[in-house]
Formats: sequence, C-alpha cells, structure tokens
Amino acid sequence: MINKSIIINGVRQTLIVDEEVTLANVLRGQLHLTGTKIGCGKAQCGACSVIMDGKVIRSCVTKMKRVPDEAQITTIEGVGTQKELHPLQLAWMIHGGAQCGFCSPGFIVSAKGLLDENTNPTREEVRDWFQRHRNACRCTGYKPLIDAVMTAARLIRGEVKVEELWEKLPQDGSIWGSNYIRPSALAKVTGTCDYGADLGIKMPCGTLQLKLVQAKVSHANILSIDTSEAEKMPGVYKVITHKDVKGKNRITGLITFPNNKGDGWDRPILCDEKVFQFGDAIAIVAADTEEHAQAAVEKVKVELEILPAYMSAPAAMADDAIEIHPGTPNIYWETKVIKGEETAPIMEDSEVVVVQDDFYVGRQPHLPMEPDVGFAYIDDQERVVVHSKSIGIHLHHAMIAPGLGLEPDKLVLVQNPAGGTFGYKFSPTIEALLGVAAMATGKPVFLNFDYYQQITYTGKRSPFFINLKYGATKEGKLLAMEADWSVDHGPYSEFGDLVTLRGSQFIGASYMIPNIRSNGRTVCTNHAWGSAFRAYGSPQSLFATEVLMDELAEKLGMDPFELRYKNIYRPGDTTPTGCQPDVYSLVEMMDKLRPLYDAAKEKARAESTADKKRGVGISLGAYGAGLDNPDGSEAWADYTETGVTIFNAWEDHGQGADMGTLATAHQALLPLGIKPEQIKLVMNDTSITPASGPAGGSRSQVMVGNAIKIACEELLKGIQKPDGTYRTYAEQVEAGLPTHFIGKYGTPAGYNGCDLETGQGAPFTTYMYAAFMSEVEVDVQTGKTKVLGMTGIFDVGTLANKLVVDGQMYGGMIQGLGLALSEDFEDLNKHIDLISCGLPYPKDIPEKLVVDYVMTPREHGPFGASGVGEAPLTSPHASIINGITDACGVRITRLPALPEKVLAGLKAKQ
Ligand code: MCN
Ligand code: FES
Ligand code: FES
Repeated sequence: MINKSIIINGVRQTLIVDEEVTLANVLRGQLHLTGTKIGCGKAQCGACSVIMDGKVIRSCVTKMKRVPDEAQITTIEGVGTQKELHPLQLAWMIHGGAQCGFCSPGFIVSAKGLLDENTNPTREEVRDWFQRHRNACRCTGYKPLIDAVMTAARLIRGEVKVEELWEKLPQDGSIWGSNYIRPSALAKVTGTCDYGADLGIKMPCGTLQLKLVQAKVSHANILSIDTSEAEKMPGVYKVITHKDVKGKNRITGLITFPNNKGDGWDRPILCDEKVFQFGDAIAIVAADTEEHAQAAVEKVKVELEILPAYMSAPAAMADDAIEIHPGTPNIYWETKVIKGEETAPIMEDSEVVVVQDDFYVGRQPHLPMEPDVGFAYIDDQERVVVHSKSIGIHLHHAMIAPGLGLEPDKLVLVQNPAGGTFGYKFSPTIEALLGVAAMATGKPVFLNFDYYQQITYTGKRSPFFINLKYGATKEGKLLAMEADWSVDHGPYSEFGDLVTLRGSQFIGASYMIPNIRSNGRTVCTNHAWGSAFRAYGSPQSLFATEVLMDELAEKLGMDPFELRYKNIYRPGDTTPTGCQPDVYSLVEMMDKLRPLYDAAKEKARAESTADKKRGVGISLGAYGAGLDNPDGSEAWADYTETGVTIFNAWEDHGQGADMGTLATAHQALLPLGIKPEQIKLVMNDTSITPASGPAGGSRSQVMVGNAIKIACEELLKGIQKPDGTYRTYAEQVEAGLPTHFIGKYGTPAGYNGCDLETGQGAPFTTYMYAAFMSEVEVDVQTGKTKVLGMTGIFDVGTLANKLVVDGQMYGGMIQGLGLALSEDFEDLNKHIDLISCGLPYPKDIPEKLVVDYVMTPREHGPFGASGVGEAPLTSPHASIINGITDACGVRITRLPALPEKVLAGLKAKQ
C-alpha cells in the first residue's frame, strides 16, 4: 500500500492505495466517484477519461504508482453539477449527445481538456482530439458530439447565449415532434446516472462478487467438474455448479413456431452435460472480492471430451456433422415463400434477364460501451430480485423462472440504466446466473463482465448465407425472385426461427416482385449464439437484395437509381409476404434523394483520381415496426396530486424510452394542460410496472405508445365532468372515483403474421422506410475505403421527438458503416476487443452525415408515429458496398469489405 495525496476536483484527498490498482478503480471503488465509467478497461473507449495535471488520460490503465503526488485530477463530478452545468454539459443535452449516456462523462471530460487548451477548435480538430484520446461512442455516430463541442465553444466564447439555444415550443405547449430534451439527459451528462456497475459498487457490505468458470472450447462433453480446490481458496463463499440450480437449469427460448424441431429448452444456465460454445458458463465462484473470486476460478477443474466444433452453418449442415443437441437436427426450422406463379419457368425464359449471386453478412458484434452487468438479492418478500440490462424484463422473466425453479411471483426483474445494448439484451445473458447465485448463497451478488467476456460471451448478429436470383424484363421490371438462405444461429434456439423468418419477409423488400419462391433454414452451430441485433435479419436480407439490384442494373445497362425507382412499391403493390405495405412513400423518398444523388455522382466523377477513386452507392430499406403480429402492450396512467404518473415497461437501451413515454403521454394529456414536468415516469420493474413487451423490433413507440395513449385517454374520460372540464385530483378522490387507469393495446384484426407454409400474410401493422446514399473513396494502392458522405432519407411517420430520432439515425447509419467496412466477430483469438472487432472511431466517420424525413402519418401508430430504432441499420452498408463498386468496379459480397478484400478484387480485375 502507498499513501498518496491527490487533489481531486479541487479537494485534497489522502488516499491509502495499492500502487498496482488503477486510478479508475480508486476513483470509483474507494471514492465512489462513479461518474468515471469503465467500458473496455484497456484504453480503447475513453469512458474512463479524467484530466490529470492538465492532460486527458484514460484512468483504466493508469496505475496509482504512476499518479504523481499532489496530482490535480478533474473528473466529471468536477466539470459541472446538475445545478451548475458546464457549457459542454449543456451543449451535450441540447444536441442529444447522451443517448445511453455511458460514454458522455468520458467525452465531456475529454472535450474539456480540449477547450481548456483551445476555445476555438475546428470540427476537424475536435474529431482529431477525440480520435487521439480514443473516445468511442456506439450510439450517436459522433456527429451530435462534435456539434456539442462546437456549441460549447461558442458558449464559452460568448457568441451565443444559453436561452438562444433552447427550442421554443408551440403555443399549445405540445412537445410532440420537438427537440425537447430527454428526462435522463441531465443525470447522464453530469455523471450522476448510476449504471449497473455503479449501483453494484454501492451495494451493501457483504455483497458477494461473482466470477464465471467459462468454457475455453467450442464443443465438448463434460465428464466431471471438481470444485474442491477452488472452495478452499481465500475469500471464497461458494462455488456454484448446475447441481445447485433448483429448477430445470434451462433458459427456455419460448419457441415461436409450432413446426420448430427443437423444444426451446436447449440453453443451460450452468452447463451440465455439454459445452455448446466458447465461453459457456460451467460454474460461478462467489467470493468476498473480485480478485479472490477470479483466483478461485482458475482452480476449478473441468474434465472434457472434446467434440468437433461446427463454426458455421455449412459446417453444421454437412452430412457427417453430429447433432449439437442430441435428438434435435442441426437444421431445426425451415421457412418458405410461395408468392405468385412458379418462378422456374420465368427464370428460364430467354426474354428474361437473370442475375444471381451469393452473399454473406457475418456475426456483427454489438459493441455497447458498457459491458454486461447486474446484481441480485432476495428481498423482504422472499423474492429473487435481479437487476440487469434486460430489454425484455417480462419476457426474460418467463424465460428464466422455470430454469431457476421459481414460481413467477417469486422472481422480479428490474432494468438498470443501460449503456447500450443494440439488441444483445433481447436475450437473457447473466440474469439466470445472478438468480442462481443469489438463491444458492442467500446473499446479494454482483457480476460485471470485462470487455473480453462481453465480446466472447454475449449473443451476436446471426450470419446469413444467401443465394439470391432475380429475373427481370429487359426494361428492368422485376418479374421473379428465388432465394435460399441458411442462418447460423449458434447453439441456442431462442428466436432463431424468428430471425430466419425475417429472410422471408425482407429479402426483396421495397420492391414489387410478383413471383417468389424461397427457402430458408435455421442452423444450430457452435459459434456464438445468435441474439437480436438492431434491424434483426434485415441487414443480412437487404444486403443481398440491394447489392443484387446493382448487379441487375449493371447487366441491364441501367442506372441503379432508375432500376430501383421502376420497381419500388406503388399503390396496390405488395411486399414479399403478399400484403400491402402500410404507406407508399418510397417514391416520394426517392424523389427527395434524386437531386442529391445526381449532384453526388457528378462530384464523384469530377474528384476521382487514378489513385483515389470515388463512387456513389444507394440502397433502400424497409422493415417492420413490431414483433410478428399479433402484438400488443400495456401501460398505466395514475392521476396524482402533482400531475400524472405513467407506469410502463418500455426498456431503455439508450434509445430514449423515457422521452418516448413523456412525449406520448404529454400529447395524449394535452387537453388537461399539464406541463411535461408534471408527468412522472415509473418504468421497468416487473413488480410494479405492467407488461409492455420487450424493447425490440422498433416496436415500443408504436405498441407501448398506443398503450400509453389509451391509458391517458381513459384517464381523461375518467376525470371529466359533465361540463367537459376536469376534476382536480382532490375532487376525484373525494368523489370516490378511480385514479388508476389502464391502457391495453392489441394490433387490430387482420394482422395475423405469416402462414408457415407460404410465408404469406400481414406480419406488421407499421413499417419503416429508408433510402441511403453513400459517397466513398477507394484507395487503389491499399484497398482502403473511406466514406466521404452518408445520407439517409427516412419515413418513420410522425416523430415523437426529433432530437431522439435524428440521434437514432446518425448512430444506426454509422453502425452500418462499421458493418460494411470493419466489424466482425469470427476469429475467437483475434476478435477480442473494440479495435479488433472493427468499431468505428471518430475519424472513420464522414463529416457529411445527413438525415431527412418524409413524414407520412401511420394509421396504427400513436399520433401517426411508426418505429424508428432499426430503420437506420436496415441497409446503409449496402449503399457503401455499392459505392465501392461504383468507384473501382470491385463488388464485395461477403462483409466486411476489409482493404485486403478490395485490393484482391482490384488485382483480380487487372
Ligand atoms: N421515436 C420517435 N418517433 C417515432 C418513433 C420512435 O421519437 N416515430 C423514438 C422513441 O420514443 C424512442 C426511439 O425513437 O425513444 C426508438 O423508438 P422505437 O423505434 O419504438 O424503438 P424501441 O424503443 O423499441 O427501441 C428499440 C430499438 C432497437 S430494436 C434497438 S436494437 C436499438 C434502438 O432502438 N438499440 C439501441 N436504438 C438504440 N439506441 C441506442 N442508443 N442504444 C441502443 O442499444
Ligand atoms: Fe478506459 Fe475504455 S479506455 S474504460
Ligand atoms: Fe455514446 Fe451511448 S451515448 S455510447
């Protein structure tokens, strides 16, 4: 131990510390300055940034022995407070810089370091600074953050006043569609929002720290597990194995479709007979400290019989592959599309122009800045209470209760503020492990993944291997489509059939294709299990759809824009599932894009050089907002002395569930004339909030929004006097009338999902539409692609909150950039951190990032809203890939388009 005297946020502190411990751990663990976050833990994300003696440093890799005596340290808590915000914190809120907000303290501290040196930076200098200090954000696409720094600099220079920056609301006070700032922003930008790890640090003394014994192989039989040595290690309270699990020790995948050959009970909570993938949890060590728990993990002996590992769908489909789950074939679900006439005769017709190709979109890692984290305890009603990042608390409740052996009323799930999930938390991750540990020890327990575990042992996007074929007239009118796809869903079946069905629903979407014959299948493999990832199945489906459209255009000698324009949905046209889309706005969207496309093409031609070739690519995206019908939701509205309280379980990944709830409730309550600050939100706790359904499939604004609207309308009806005015709360109570109002929404009749034999039906009430354009530059010496501009035109109906929606679009489009060029999780030895997994950093992002809207009100959305969250990640990557072809003639059909692949393509062309 050493004794250090440091000045933290202006206050001298005497600290007795281990010199090997990091500054981040001392700030957080000893001083409870939890505004400094730990994301990657290895100097790659900047979440832990602090200023030490005038320099921005990453405290997660700064050991205490390197912190000089008398060092002056500024953390986010010293930058500004909720009452006295720093201009950066204000600007962050005004520009919607804090979505999940996990990166916000680190960015703001880092930006303060910059503005302390230079109050007049250029945008490029801001970008350079964040790049140099490795500040990473997964939600915002960086643009709002650069905007925020520029605004803060203007505020500091006195060129603008705060009041001038606040949006003026309309006369009626409506905040619907405005840039109203989300309720959670203030806590996020001041570092006072407690995420799971922060809450974990503040748990009571005696809370057990958990570490996992995880499989280091991908497929094996377990012969024995010996915990005896580990049990004797210092500080160990208990080593927990499958024998300690009271229930079925399985997480049920709640099989979606009856023709699934599995039963959904395939995922162990703690492995008993087999290891199905790398990282599978075999035992949990519960100890007094993390270090003691980790030391004991190394002492658990697991004897294995190694089995062949099938690391891709084709490998697991091979004739000689053994069944990964004995008794269930590796191909466990199949889907078909039968729309219109037989396609074979059309394709064989000599008048028909045919194109066909193979496509692969891989295991894109989610890369949230906050690694998985949670805690559990037994409450005063003998209930097991699990707090986590779950984005489906009621769904996960049903998935884990039988495995734990708990009656439903003995399990409570609560969502902590989450530092981004992008869908991986649609699957339970550590919830059941926490439940088991709390039950086996009877103590509060805490588990925090490090970033390596986050990457190697949480679900990933499911790779699709697609063969796609179009037949069209010589004039470019699509006549027929044939598709065949295999989905690598990893070893666990949960929602595997559903994501495979997305192929039926969205391969060929946006275009009227009268005749379709397709087959898709879900395949069990030993690579990372497939979890939801934003846009779920559509980036795979639409990549093939959109790149093959360009191949068809090339074969026909047509401009890709014109070919698309000719085939997009027009009134009367139908989707691949044979139903009419909710609105026909693609024509208007493409009309909006056309002049931008023409100008971009001209610019690219003018600026292309022999070494740096420029090109422009486009793509369209259509995706459903909702889970497959029938879908629905529930929310409550309580009349209170101070206003109205809304109860719902609209889980917040960071997208803005708080803002969506507030905007919707406020709009519905406009006749009451209450202010937004009079609406209180109670969210995301299965013991006190209704089942609103998971925050997946971009369904919440539509489904939960409708339920909120109904609850508020019920409230207005319930408190209305005969003369049309409203009773006060006191009058309502005095009259003995109810103050609690329930809103239940269900999708209307006629939307019953897809027929399992033909893939035909109406799976969604509302859809989102997107048109993307990417301007790219390919360096022909290195094969490196630089994206110079990205434009997205969207129709997501009316907007509940413009700031939120803009932020969703920027962030999603940049995830598409990552998917196109760099992101991958394939090699278990190589793809182990943010950098090796290809996370885009500030300098990878084009300065020109443009979003615009066509706002067609939706019949089935509250106040005309459709969903938003996934629209920006439907097909932006395809526009980049099409741009690469336009620039240099190389067509990449297997993502990501790494420089070596493009270079190989260039060489092959020569
Ligand atoms: N919204 C709006 N106007 C509309 C529709 C939506 O202002 N017409 C707002 C909503 O109020 C909400 C947000 O946009 O704040 C997204 O709403 P919606 O499309 O209904 O999606 P969900 O709330 O169900 O959120 C889930 C969606 C999905 S599926 C993933 S994955 C995702 C996403 O949103 N993960 C995210 N966005 C994310 N954003 C962040 N920052 N982090 C994630 O992990
Ligand atoms: Fe320190 Fe990521 S850089 S937590
Ligand atoms: Fe930056 Fe979520 S707001 S990581």
